[in-house]
Amino acid sequence: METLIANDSKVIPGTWVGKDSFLSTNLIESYSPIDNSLLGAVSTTTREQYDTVITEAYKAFKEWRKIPAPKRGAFVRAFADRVREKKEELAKLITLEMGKSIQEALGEVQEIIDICDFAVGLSRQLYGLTIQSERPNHKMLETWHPLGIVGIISAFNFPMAVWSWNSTIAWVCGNVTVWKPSEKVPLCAIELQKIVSQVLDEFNYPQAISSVINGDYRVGEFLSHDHRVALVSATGSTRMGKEVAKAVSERLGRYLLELGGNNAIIVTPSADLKLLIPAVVFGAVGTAGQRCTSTRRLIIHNNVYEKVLHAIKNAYNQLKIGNPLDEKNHLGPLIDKTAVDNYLKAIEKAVSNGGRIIHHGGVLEGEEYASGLYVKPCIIEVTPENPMVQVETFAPILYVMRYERIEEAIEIHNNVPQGLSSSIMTLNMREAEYFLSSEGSDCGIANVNIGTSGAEIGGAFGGEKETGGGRESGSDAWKNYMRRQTTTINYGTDLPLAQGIKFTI
Ligand code: UN1
Repeated sequence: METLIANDSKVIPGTWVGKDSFLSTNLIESYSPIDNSLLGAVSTTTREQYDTVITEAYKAFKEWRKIPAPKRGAFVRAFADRVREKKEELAKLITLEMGKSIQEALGEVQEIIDICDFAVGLSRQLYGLTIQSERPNHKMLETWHPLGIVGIISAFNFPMAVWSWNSTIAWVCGNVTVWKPSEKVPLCAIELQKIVSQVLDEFNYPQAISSVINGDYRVGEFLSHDHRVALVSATGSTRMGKEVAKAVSERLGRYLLELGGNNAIIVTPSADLKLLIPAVVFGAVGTAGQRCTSTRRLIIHNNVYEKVLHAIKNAYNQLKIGNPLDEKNHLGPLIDKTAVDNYLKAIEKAVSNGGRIIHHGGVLEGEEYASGLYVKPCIIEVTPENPMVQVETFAPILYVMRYERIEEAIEIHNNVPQGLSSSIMTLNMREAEYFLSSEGSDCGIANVNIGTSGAEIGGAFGGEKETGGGRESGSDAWKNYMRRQTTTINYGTDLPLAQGIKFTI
């Protein structure tokens, strides 16, 4: 297979420094989960090619950091304009290579545009503080400086947007980026790289401000073990995040992790079903349950349990599953065979541990589903003790359970290893505020009367516990991409020491 593809014109270089590309002999094939068709074969990055990337990236950094931040922002704005022009085309590629519905793919490209807008504004801010000094004629201040090379490791489920949260903010902060996309979706990365390099060309900026490397976890390890990479920002599984954290900590580098979620909605007696049903269904089946913010658990009050389940089941019966390029379909395929196996195993284990199927899952068969990757969203009633409730399965499986008191609901809610997104559906102000208080949700994201997924870019995105603790995207997440320098300036004629220390010579 390898030689067959290697002689085919479909081989795409997997290593990109700006617009310069490098081939190698090892290939990753990218298949569309829609119908298993081969989209292309991308060559992986060798160690030697990687070293070239890093050398060039560092040279580019030395130029880029001198360019005023608002000018760096103007470059990001131009990049966004190009993404706006190509929105449909990029969305189609996401759907083809990753399999999410075209609506959600368009949403993903919109996230790139939105974060660019945010980064452009930020490029005129990046504020430091001035601080009162205890000494006369002294002033203290903070300045934020770029870090250098930022390595970005991204997952298959958001093959474009997650990179953009990191890259656009990193760039306006004065960093250069090296991107290792998931080996399941390399073409999305290369397409974006081509756009960036064109815009860099137009601005006459060093091409190595943006690079792409490709391969499996071993190529990711080049980044995490490399002291020349100042920050590794990694999105993916908790298992991967632990490896990255270990390697980067070993060299006392910086990492930013956005890992697994196990997101729940607490459904209280006053929940407005008009809001609840679409929020739950979009959260649980959107991106076929492959968002890190997907709704995986529903914790429902006893008094409304039957009514809520009935309404959700009705909504599930309306869902259309099929080719995600067709706008009428709500769900496309899972990413690959392993994902389907994990989905089936999770259902089996949940049931063998006492779970009761409320809405049947299963793999769809027939011509339209010939790739074998289309599955039915499944709902399983469980008790909070069911071990599968602790596990993030990247598939459309929704666990439902009951509660009686709000304190109990919060306890069930927080009793999982992950801590990304959460939500409460209530019209009761006391319940809502309790959920948002320090005694409430322990997640990085806590919502009221909206679902767990579909966060806007303006807020900081990320979570606690095994989600990794990192924050990306909006708010002050930019501080992760810069180093803080504290300065004390003496504009007087004496040299008083801090803490009143007397030292005379
Ligand atoms: C992810 O699944 O890795 O909040 C990111 C959301 C999207 C991003 C999800 N804005 O669902």
